[in-house]
Amino acid sequence: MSEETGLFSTYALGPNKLKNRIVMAPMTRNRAGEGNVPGELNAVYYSQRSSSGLIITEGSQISEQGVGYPATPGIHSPEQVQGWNLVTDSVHGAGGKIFLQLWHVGRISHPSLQPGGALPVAPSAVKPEGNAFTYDGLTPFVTPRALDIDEIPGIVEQYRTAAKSAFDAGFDGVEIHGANGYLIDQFLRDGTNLRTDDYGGPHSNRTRFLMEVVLGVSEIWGADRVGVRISPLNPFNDMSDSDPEATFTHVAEALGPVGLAYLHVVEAAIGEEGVAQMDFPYTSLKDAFDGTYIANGAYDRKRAEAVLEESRADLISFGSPYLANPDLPERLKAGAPLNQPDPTTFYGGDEKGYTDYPFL
Ligand code: 8OZ
Repeated sequence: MSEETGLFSTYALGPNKLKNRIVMAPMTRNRAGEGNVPGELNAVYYSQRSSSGLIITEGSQISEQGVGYPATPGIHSPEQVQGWNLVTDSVHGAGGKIFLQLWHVGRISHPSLQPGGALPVAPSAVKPEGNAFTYDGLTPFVTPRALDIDEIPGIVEQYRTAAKSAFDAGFDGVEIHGANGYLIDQFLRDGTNLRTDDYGGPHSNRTRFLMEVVLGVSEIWGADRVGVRISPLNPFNDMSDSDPEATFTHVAEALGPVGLAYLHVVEAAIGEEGVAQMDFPYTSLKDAFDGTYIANGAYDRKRAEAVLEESRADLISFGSPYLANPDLPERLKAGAPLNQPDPTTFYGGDEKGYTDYPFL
């Protein structure tokens, strides 16, 4: 019997047995069909990547209110559930495991994407710098409407309903998107959360919304099939926090006792100059959480092997290398050259730059 180590060793992620430590990171690709419904093309894309230990889908909006971009797949209509069923069937048929990422964009939307042309919602009425991606192209962000405290249980309910739909769609688990400046992250960080009620101010208050979502979704799935993604330092979507170390150490400590499948950390920062590796005590975050830790952010095989070896992570997720290399695990194992991702086909389009990257 051969004993693999490192990236190519198996891993028990709660009840899910992963065949290696290589995770496909969630990536928005804007290739859902009419009505934000995923279909055959998306099923081909994901099933091509089934040799990963775990696939995490692109963000899938939990409600119409959660939509922030054109052609992103939802998980709130029967047609969307059916579409995702095609995806999970083909990934399972190819021997893969797949979690759905539950997404509400909060303020990173635009009235033209909202039901009835409504304002996007957020913890506080703080307008992001920059532009929304709409069906009419880039359009300046608007000032969002601050959620009333008695609307918050309804948003938690959106997550629970979507989590049930993800179950019906045949996923192996779900990831709660708490990263990159979307609704949950807008509550966590104090650049976007100016609330003075139970959901703002001290860390325990800013973490309250995340915890309500996590506990609600865990009731449906069992906590060991639920992961959470965070991005302590990523400024993407005009985000900031006055003390990221204290904020996210609190988040990790609060999540630890829940018994989640994992904590997934975007360790890099995505800025104008590309992706930068950030200096932050990620090891203490991992210790504070005290469960499975997925590291993400510009990893290559060498860095991935090093952090696994030093127990600084349990699993490594790969973004753009996975987009361009459907057989990434085989290539990493063989030390084979990687296809280079083509940024002009990242967001939107057809099979070009999506399902046509060559296998070894
Ligand atoms: C890039 C473009 C659109 C969305 C994220 C969901 O950063 C995203 C996203 C990234 O988490």
